[in-house]
Amino acid sequence: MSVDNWKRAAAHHAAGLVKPGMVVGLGHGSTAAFAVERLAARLRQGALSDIVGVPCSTDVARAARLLGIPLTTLDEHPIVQITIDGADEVDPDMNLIKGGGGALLREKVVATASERVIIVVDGSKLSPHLGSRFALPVEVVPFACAVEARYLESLGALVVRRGGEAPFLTDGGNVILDCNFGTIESPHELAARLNARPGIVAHGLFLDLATDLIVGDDRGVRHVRRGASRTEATAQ
Ligand code: A5P
Repeated sequence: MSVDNWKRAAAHHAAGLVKPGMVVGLGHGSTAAFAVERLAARLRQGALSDIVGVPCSTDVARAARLLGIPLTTLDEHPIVQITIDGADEVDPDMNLIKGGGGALLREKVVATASERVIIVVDGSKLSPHLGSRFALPVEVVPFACAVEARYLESLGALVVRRGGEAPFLTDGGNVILDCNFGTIESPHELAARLNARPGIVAHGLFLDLATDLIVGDDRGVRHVRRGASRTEATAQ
């Protein structure tokens, strides 16, 4: 099976956990997109009803609308029952690096407002230590770009502004600095430092937020809940 098939299998499993009447956070990225498609298919088939989606990006909002998924906002529904989103790197404690797609701010807001955060990935995203496979995206206001880049370098990161001379802009109009820290030994400590900087609007460390991890790989689909070890994982 190809990586896309693994992503699809994990995402479809997650979409199957959505029940009628739920407010559903719709994550950004290629894996979460499979879940959005599956939710739309379940709605069309009548297997699901009365859900409303909170999209994590304007791209996802557009795709969901085209597929016929009713959308809402956090103003209308400040409590999200279940969010399905992807990740760029997942450590054994279910902590994540996210933001490869640039939607990290809204993704973190939606995840924080969610009772259940289901992360769907293919097996290549699993990692013994955050930072060993993926640079950490840090979203900064354009006004503070140079200052924050210097600060991030002082913390040991190799910093690259996403998009280079034609900077990538997020939905919030901010820029992203991709920060290669190598292996991040103390993610909570780093997150606390980044949280304290006024020019940083969001960073891709999603710590203690995921409640469920669904992994697709050549062994099939595994569903791990927070608190259960990987060896206790159940395929459902
Ligand atoms: C979006 O900003 C990211 O956090 C995505 O969730 C992440 O990049 C995973 O994307 P893929 O599912 O496309 O790998």
